[in-house]
Amino acid sequence: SSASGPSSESTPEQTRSHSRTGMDPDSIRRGIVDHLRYSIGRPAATLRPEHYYRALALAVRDRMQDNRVASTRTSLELGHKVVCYFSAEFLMGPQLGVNLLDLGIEAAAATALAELGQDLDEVLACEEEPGLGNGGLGRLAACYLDSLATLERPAIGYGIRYEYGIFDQEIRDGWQVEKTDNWLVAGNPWEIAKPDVSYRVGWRGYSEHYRDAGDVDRVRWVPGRVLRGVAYDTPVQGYDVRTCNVLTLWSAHAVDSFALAAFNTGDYYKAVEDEVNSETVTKVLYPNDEPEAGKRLRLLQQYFFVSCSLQHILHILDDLAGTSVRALPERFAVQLNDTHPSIAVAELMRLLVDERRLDWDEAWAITVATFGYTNHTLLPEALETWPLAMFDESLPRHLEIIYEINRRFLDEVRAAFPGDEARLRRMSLIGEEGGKTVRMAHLATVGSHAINGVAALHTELLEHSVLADFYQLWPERFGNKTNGVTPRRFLARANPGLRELLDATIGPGWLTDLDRLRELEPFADDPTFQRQWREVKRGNKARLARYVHEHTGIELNPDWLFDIQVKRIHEYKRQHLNVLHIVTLYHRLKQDPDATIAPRAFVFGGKAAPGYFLAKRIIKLINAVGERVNNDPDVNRFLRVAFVPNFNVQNAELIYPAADLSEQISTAGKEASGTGNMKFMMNGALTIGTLDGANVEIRDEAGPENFFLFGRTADEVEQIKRDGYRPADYVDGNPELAAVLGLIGDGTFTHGDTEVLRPVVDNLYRDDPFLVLADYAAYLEAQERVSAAWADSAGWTRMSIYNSARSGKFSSDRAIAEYCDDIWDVGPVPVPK
Ligand code: T68
Repeated sequence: SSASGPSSESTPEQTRSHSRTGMDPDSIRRGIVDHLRYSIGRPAATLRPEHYYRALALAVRDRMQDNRVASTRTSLELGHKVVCYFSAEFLMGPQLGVNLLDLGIEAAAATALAELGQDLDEVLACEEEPGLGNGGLGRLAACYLDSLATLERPAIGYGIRYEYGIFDQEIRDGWQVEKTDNWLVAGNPWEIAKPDVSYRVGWRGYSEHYRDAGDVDRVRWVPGRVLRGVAYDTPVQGYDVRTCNVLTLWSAHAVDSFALAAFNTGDYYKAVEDEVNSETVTKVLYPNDEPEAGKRLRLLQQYFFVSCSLQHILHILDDLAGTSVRALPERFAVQLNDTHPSIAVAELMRLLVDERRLDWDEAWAITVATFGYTNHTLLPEALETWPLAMFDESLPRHLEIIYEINRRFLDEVRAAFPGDEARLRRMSLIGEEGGKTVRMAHLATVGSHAINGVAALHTELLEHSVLADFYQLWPERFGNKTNGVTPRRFLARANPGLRELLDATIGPGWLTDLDRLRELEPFADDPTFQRQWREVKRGNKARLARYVHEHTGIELNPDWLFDIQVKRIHEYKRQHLNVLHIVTLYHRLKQDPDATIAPRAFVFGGKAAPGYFLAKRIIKLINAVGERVNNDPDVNRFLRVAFVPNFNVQNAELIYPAADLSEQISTAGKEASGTGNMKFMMNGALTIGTLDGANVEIRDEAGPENFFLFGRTADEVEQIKRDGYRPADYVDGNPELAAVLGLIGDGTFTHGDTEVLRPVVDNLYRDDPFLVLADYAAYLEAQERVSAAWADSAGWTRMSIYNSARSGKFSSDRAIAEYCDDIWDVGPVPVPK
């Protein structure tokens, strides 16, 4: 195997754009025509938009490859440090549109296609998005790759090339139905297979002690099984710069059959079977929110991509003349996106100590200096642990290494806190409660020089709850990095109307310097600008209404208030609190035939993990209430409810820009940050939200007068739980709430069926672990404030403008600049044009 280091032999002249990769409409048209003929090979008469999509994508990829070659050379030759972002998920979304934007060739491509009788929008719609992530965490990784390239920082994303991404969601009779996402069937024009970039990955087996030639005690791992990882590279273009980074995803295969023949009798069918078994390792993405324990294949996925990636990095280092492995932390910064890649800490130690024969202390110093760890959750059930027995069977040598890390680490704790046995038990890498486990968050923390949360409140809670003991030991290692999202995709691409208005109002430049949106503030009360602002929003709402109608048959009026909640379905995110509000309005309208309210369209979207019983009932609840509301003439003049099936990056780009109101209503202390909240804000939605995650900072930036706050604080939530929360008390004290729960339970929304929604009602009445009922009254009151504000159109528009104008902080460019300055020590490396 070989690294993809500075292998290109081409001269600088050759890497500049040739005429065959020119950026003008003529060159692009020639590129498309060439790819139609040489890469796609269909007779002209049978060409359809999807063939033009593929041809244009390949032509665009060619242009990015020129930049990629130049970027690799610049960063490696000049000896710059490279960011390596390790993530089990990258939710990249459709690539063609953003790549055209980044290269500055949207208009040229549209012209080229028009000359070929094709429409760019129709061609763009042909792209099947790679759904290689569950939600926020995977999408964050994708936004960060975009900002790294745009800020001209050399970077490699490392992950898994799942053959099946997150399932496609259909809604049948109100229920979620999962369909497999076979996203590679139509081919993936963005990736380049690198069969020569391939590494062996072992698992199972045993470790063996031996004496080396110098009579030193050594350990080697003798794996019982071996797989092969193959790299697939996708270029990641920066906006308006030459920098083009790469996302390297690993695909699992059997070791070459000739190699296999050397070890056994050369059984051909055994070799084929081996190939099939090996390939299952990267077959499918695991939906989150399901118990991690017992999923051996998931552990293998994690180890597989981490091992390939670290071997690749060491290989690049070896290829750099005169660079020793000791220089690793000077040349590479590795960020662990949650604990999913945290086995990297033990794997790097194994590579350095067992294979490179460094002594332990030196290897450990290198390891800690190399890694940073980002935590994304405080929920105890979501913290990764592996049963010890399973871990031992799968990765026996790594477990030995973890024991040794733990032994030395606990000595350090003992020295710092003498006689504190309880603390040692709490901090150990091995959990003892309810069967022994390996605690991956502790491994990641101990193995990293920097540990961060993803919003100010989240970091604060991390430091004082989940990782409090570690914070007390190493306060200097902790810091906050509030999340951000890329304005290229979520503003410029998603909201072309607003992009145009911004260009016309404050001039160019804001897209790479989002704080410049503040220059909108002087226009916030300008009637002409307000009218333009409302026209853009109305256009976006009409666009979403068309999409919703096409996919659900439900009609939404773009003049109504669009009240939107899109995100994974989870109890802590409290979609059911939103439904309680809708049912309350329904109930009031039914009770009083003369009642009127400001008309609202409620839009939901999101997937539930296939094994998450209550989340699936919540989807049913939303659709059941929707069906009733949408078809009842007493209420459908004021209320509509739509559930957008299969929420993904593609339809997200239609949804965020169409929102008037953004629902961010999680139980305080539970949502680490949220990133959808930021996408809504940039696009001028007002937020109704709790003091949770990044909502706190959104409110600080927007100004409290431009945010609808409600609900218990994180401290109050804890206090209520300590005091013994009794949700039934809230029902007994609130007749309207009792009536609302009664309607849900009595079959009003389910054609008389009193069983379907019973589990949701019972759960709220008996347990309500996320304090839905405790926050119900405050939520209704906040929604009253929303309705009052909406009645004043100029006032609402002003607040909307302020929200966009003050969203600059939530650009992923800001977040990435902080990571580069505070954790990675990586500066800009401009690639000459
Ligand atoms: C999210 N986490 C946080 N996890 O919930 C959200 N989990 O508050 C935050 O804004 C976002 O990360 C980015 O920081 C996730 O999305 C997962 O998707 C996940 C996947 C597998 C296992 C566990």
